[in-house]
Amino acid sequence: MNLLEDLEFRGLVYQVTDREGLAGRLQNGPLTLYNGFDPTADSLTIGNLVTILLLRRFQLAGHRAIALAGGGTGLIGDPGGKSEERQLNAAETVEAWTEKIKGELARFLDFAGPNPALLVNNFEWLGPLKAIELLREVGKHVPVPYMLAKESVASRLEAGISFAEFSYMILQAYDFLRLNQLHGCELQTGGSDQWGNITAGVDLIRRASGSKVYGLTCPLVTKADGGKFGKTESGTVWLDPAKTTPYQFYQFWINAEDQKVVDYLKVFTFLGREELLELAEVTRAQPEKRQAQRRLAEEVTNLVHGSAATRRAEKISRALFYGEVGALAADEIEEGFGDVPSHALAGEEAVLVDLLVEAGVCSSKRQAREDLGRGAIYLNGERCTEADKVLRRAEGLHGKYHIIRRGKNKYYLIR
Ligand code: 383
Repeated sequence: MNLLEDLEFRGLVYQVTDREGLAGRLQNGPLTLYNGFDPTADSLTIGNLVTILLLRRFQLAGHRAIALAGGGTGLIGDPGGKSEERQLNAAETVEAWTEKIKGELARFLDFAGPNPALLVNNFEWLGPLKAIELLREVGKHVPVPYMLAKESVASRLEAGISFAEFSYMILQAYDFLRLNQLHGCELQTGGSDQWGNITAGVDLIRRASGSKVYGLTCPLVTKADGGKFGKTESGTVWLDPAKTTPYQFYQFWINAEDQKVVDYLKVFTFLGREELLELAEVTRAQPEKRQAQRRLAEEVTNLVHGSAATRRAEKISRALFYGEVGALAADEIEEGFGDVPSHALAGEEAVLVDLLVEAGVCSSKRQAREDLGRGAIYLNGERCTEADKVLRRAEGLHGKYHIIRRGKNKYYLIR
């Protein structure tokens, strides 16, 4: 199977400007491609990971990958959404975010070896660019009706779009032209939302220099119900471990739906066809084993956070699943219980039945007594049935935590 066929097998190909032309070009030897990422926050997300890994797939197949951080385009803003972002981010903010996402991008590509990747920031050329120069060199080649017809613009004509966001595609098209001239870049990739911007570049390069280049987009990753992918109860799944801990990250993947888990394995891991087919089969025959989910969580956490963080996340997950919380180190407790309801002990001690109500574990003392009586309450991993048990701060795990579990897996952290 060649690269393009593998990408198609993985469901990574949505649109190609010239499928057969690109297939032929890829057969002819290594090409240079790029994918851009705008600094719209101080970290990338798992939504960006699809095309980060796409760059890596090309690199592994011997092609030259360029990851572009949009230090220039980030100052304008891709008219992606339904309405105009009210405010432009401050230049210093965009600059700081650009540096952060460059650091993240760098972790996924190989910058040594025989075909080193390249990491560029389009502020390098967009920053010094003069308005007259842009209008003459680029603007002159782009018909306004063509720009108005692009989905990203057309969908905003009613709600409104500023000239700045309207012009965004010109900047992205210019990037492609620049990278084509500078590095012989022949392919731009992106998610399906980037089709208009990518084809604007392909057309600009043809008009401005007569060269033939290609565009390829990946489908948007979705949930089984078609809903937005990449969110948990506590929000977006970020690549920065300070924003989404490796444990939360691992948990996100472990919770993948059976109908979707193999799709995610194809897109977010480098597992081969055979193993993918095997995992599809066990998911069909024995979904309760959740083998594919565990493999997915392990692989993606490994890719993003490394193997030590993955082992830690697995340890925390096992401890929570089996209720063996006593085995966790203090920092593992902080990480594993970051998302559960927590309650601060008012004094040095408390009576359990009162605490259960105060911490919101049980709705009333009557309920608390009932839950204790039927053995549904666990304290630091041990079943507890004594309503008048006194909890002392100092007797907690690591001298400060009491972990209460109600029923199978509802956890509360008492600090
Ligand atoms: C900027 C300058 C270029 C080429 C691309 C860009 C960024 C592009 C964009 N991309 C999204 C982003 O940065 O806005 N205009 O958040 C996302 N990408 C990738 C992928 C995706 C897209 O970073 O579909 C999801 O992650 O293309 O929404 O010269």
